[in-house]
Amino acid sequence: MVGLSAIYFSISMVGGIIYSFGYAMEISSNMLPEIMFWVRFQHLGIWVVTPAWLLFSLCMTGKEKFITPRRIAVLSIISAFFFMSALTLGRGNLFHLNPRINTTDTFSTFIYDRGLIAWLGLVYISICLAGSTILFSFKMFRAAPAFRKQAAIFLMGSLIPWIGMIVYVLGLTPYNLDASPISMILSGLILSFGFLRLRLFDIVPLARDVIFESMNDGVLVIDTHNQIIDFNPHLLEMLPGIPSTPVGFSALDALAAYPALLEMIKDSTFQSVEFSVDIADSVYHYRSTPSLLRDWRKKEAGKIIVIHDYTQMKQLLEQLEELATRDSLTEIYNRRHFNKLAAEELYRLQRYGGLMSLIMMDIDYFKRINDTYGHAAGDAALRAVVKVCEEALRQSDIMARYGGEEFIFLLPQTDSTAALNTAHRLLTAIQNLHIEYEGHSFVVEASFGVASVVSPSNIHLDEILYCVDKALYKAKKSGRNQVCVCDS
Ligand code: GH3
Ligand code: MG
Ligand code: MG
Repeated sequence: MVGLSAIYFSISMVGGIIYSFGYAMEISSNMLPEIMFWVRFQHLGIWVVTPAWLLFSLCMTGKEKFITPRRIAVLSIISAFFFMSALTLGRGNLFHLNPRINTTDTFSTFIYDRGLIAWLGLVYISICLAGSTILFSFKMFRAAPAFRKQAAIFLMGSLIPWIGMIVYVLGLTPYNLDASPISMILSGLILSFGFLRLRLFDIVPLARDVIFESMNDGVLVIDTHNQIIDFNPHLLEMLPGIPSTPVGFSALDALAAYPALLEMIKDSTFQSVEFSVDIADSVYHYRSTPSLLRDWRKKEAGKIIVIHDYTQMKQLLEQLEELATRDSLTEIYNRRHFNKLAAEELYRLQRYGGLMSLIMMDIDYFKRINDTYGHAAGDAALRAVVKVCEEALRQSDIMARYGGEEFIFLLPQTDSTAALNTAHRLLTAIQNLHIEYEGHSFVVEASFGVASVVSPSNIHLDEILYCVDKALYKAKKSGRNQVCVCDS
């Protein structure tokens, strides 16, 4: 609590002290003039504490916008009016009619008849205290659990003096003693307890409340016995199946459906964990980070568990990774990714046995196509070639753009005969391809090299690539538009 609310609170407390002190002096006096002095003195406190507590309540419940200079002025004028009326005690008696001492009882108490102004004053006090009570009640039910205790303390701070006053007005107190000052002391004690134990003024409850409630991350607060002491609403959306009001539950029961979180809670190393959750046919990826919660004596009080949804980030990363594997013109794999896949396939073959073949293809006299029809026609030709090749391949075969107009194929579990057949199928498919581009129609041809590996083999990928490249070179040398096999 900072600024205005602290000022209003201090004013309220000073008012309460003046009132209580005045009353203590009143009941310890026997002479009417002396008693009347202290009654007037008390009224200074009463008419200060009444508006100040309402203003404080508005501040603490986030309704500061209702506090305007005009409204403060109106409250001050009303209070001043009642105070002035009370000051007429003993002279005009506008507020206290027929002031006298009641000597029939054990206590000699001051009694009087309530005039219209006194009744109006009671109405004014009741309106102010009712306002505070309503504000803090709403706050208590709406606030995050961590702040409910605070609101409850302030609610009692408003309610108790009000009840004390009503009991007195109804004549229900023994010896007709005014219960308001004593109830004000009681509420002062409760508030002091609140400051010491709940550290009411330590945090700005509102700001904390708003941040906590509107955070995009889910937050769970547990004590040292793993009991849930607080949570924010987003947590319930993120973790379906946990109790809708989990406060008071054991975290180990409430989070039973999330083993990763259970492990994290039991673990004392405060390591983050990652886990996925299925919600309505979508998979969400979460990263959860625990941190130590200490109380105001710096003693371990529990853990704060923040659960961050990084699904979008993960999807973007996956998209980025996918993009990094592809060639932008033809959208098939690029050379880097092909090398990775081929190395993996070769590793599998060498470890578990099997066979694989590579085919390298280079379009013949491609430069002429660019020169004759333009670079864009060349691009269209590359895309058309890729399309017919993909159609001629099996599902398990992998095609990549290896260089400008050079392509490479990985055929897992394929021997040299089958690979040779595939290369011929590709050759024919390209021969049969008629490329149409902006009114031009042209054909392309390509040369192929084929290399195969059968386990057991400890050949390196570079050696196979060298081999397949050599076969392609042979095909080019031998007149192009044909397939050659690596014979080494
Ligand atoms: P060879 O039969 O000996 O392979 O002759 P070639 O003309 O196909 O071979 P060369 O290596 O001399 O020329 C390859 C050409 O491919 C040159 C280059 O401009 C063209 N090229 C490479 N990448 C692209 C591309 O992305 N788009 C287009 N349009 N042309 C490309
Ligand atoms: Mg070429
Ligand atoms: Mg080339």
